[in-house]
Amino acid sequence: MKYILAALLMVCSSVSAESYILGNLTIKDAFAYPTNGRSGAGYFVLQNQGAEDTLIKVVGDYPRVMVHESIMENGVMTMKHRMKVKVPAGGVFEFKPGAHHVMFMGLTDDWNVGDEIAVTLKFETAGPLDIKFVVIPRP
Ligand SMILES: [Cu+2]
Repeated sequence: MKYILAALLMVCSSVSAESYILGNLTIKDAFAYPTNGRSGAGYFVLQNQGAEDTLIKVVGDYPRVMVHESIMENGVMTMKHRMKVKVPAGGVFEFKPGAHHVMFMGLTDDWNVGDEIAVTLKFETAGPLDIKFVVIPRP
């Protein structure tokens, strides 16, 4: 019994249970890692059951919030600012470490495990969607 509980706790703390639905869009597993500096990043899985849409903005009560894409350039990992991100029709789009992410800069408070980082995703067609990144331990 103890082991089952421990396993359940591990599952619950590694994945955010909450899903967010807006029209044909579903956001799942919105998470971030703890920070102890001035920047942080948020990730999520975006399912699109409908036509192509575009993520045009991310806003939140933080000094600077934007969408970045990490890409490998000449063997060096760099981050590019993306003004817009196309969400393909009928597919899954993953914001994940080493790829697209919501970037936070100029942070003044550390993010700790269990914290919730609230932002609003603005889609061109679907409109605004409020989500929360749950801060989980680094793997
Ligand atoms: Cu970044």
